[in-house]
Amino acid sequence: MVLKVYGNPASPCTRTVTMVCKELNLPYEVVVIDFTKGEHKLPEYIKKQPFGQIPYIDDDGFVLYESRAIARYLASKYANADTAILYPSDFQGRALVEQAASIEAFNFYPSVYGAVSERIFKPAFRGQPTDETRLQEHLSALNPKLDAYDKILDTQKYLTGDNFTLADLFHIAYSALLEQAGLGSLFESRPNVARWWKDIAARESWLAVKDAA
Ligand SMILES: N[C@@H](CCC(=O)N[C@@H](CS)C(=O)NCC(=O)O)C(=O)O
Repeated sequence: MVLKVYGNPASPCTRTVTMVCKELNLPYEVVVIDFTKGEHKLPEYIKKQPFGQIPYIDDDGFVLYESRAIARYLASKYANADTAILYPSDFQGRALVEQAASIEAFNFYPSVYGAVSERIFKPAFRGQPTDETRLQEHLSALNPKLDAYDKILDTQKYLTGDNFTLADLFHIAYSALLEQAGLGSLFESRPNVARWWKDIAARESWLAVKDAA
């Protein structure tokens, strides 16, 4: 049975999962959950994803939610010799990916999500204005983190070294939203971050899913 991705092609978390499928050349089918109609809050959906969020996957009866966990599962199960580098299986290679994935989850995503919420999600989906004070708080938190990214990327091409891995991929969907929110100068003002973002934003896997709606 082809892998089913329950999500929405317009959602960043769904795109993270479909990007991994593209990287792995893994066929998949998106079962569209219309969150404008609240389909992710219906009882049958909550049975699969108790937090009422998209996406989750059904891999021949195995159900899994949380986009980053799904990415790790797919890259562990479906990698071949050419794609194994996405999520290396040797102890040190994997530890470096986990280190950079933790940076994304704890130093990057919270502020980026907050900023994107203020600039895009609140006005577009919640009928609320941007709270400029909160936006500035998110940007103040993010700026020193991005300075550290710029230092890391001064001596290596990607966050774990010479190769693109899941840790880089985890940044893509929300970084694109940051640009869309008019905050691209956060990247452009840092030469190494700018070079890294230009590189990862040109991945075929991202180009394949980024405009799906
Ligand atoms: N940590 C979760 C977050 C999932 C998430 O926030 N999904 C968003 C769409 S990108 C969603 O379902 N939002 C609706 C809601 O939280 O009610 C993951 O990575 O899968």
